[in-house]
Amino acid sequence: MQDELFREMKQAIIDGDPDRARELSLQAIVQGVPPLDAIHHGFLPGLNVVGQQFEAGEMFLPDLVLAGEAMKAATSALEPEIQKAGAARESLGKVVLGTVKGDIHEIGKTLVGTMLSANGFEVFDLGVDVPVESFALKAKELNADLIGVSALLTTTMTGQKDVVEALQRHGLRPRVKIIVGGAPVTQSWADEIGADGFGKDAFASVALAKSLLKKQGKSPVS
Ligand code: B1M
Repeated sequence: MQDELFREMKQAIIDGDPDRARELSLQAIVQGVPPLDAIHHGFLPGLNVVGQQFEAGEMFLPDLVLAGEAMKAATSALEPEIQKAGAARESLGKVVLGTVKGDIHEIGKTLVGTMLSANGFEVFDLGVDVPVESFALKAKELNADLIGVSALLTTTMTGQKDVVEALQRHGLRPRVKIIVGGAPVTQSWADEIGADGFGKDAFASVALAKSLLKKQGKSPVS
């Protein structure tokens, strides 16, 4: 039965149908399907199909846009369930998060933010297409502990290096930690640009954030 639900979720993303995606998310909640299973085993495989077909020239930009809208509808319907886990926890630290300048991909970044916040971090999401300086200025304003920078394009990932340099210019390093992630990003890229770590996915990013702030002696990390 769960397999059938996951199959329909995948199809709703391929069809670019936000209403159906939202409906299936609500169905998952009613059936007690863990929200992260719905995302990872249901909806995300659909987005991967769309990405592959787009690359192969079998789907076009409007399909990508609709698939993105459907994915957003699915995850925002599940978000309250994910957040419940983090309610009433002591803050593990302040995180400023965003997608680099020139890049409007938001789904992965938002998922990372949701997971961090569900695990007890205070997340300030600057959104997408975020100017380099904004990361540093917001971190200063909030006295943030960690900055998370997402990039989905090989052409925009250099923006992550610019953010590391901006933090240095503003005298925020090494106190403020920086993690990077996104489909084209790797550990060796993170090392090359002097980031503190690379988050392969939302789960790994939570573990990474906890371990970086623990080393900092910042928070009562479990
Ligand atoms: Co775009 N797009 N897109 N797109 N898009 C990709 C990324 C692409 C791989 C598709 C393809 O060709 N196969 C390709 C990039 C090629 C490259 O550079 N190597 C691409 C392209 C080319 C483009 C355009 C240039 C297309 C065009 O206009 N001709 C254009 C660029 C626009 C811009 O940003 N300036 C574009 C536009 C779009 C839409 C706006 C239509 C839409 C995004 C909608 C939205 O976000 N609201 C879109 C989509 C949906 C995709 C795909 C299909 C899916 C991306 C996604 O959301 N994945 C994508 C192909 C693919 O990835 N299969 C593609 C799901 C998400 C959960 O995964 O974002 O990887 P991801 O996040 C993961 C991890 O990477 C990690 O954790 C997340 C959760 O596990 N992670 C972090 C992410 N950020 C992190 C930050 C961290 C830590 C971990 O720390 C801070």
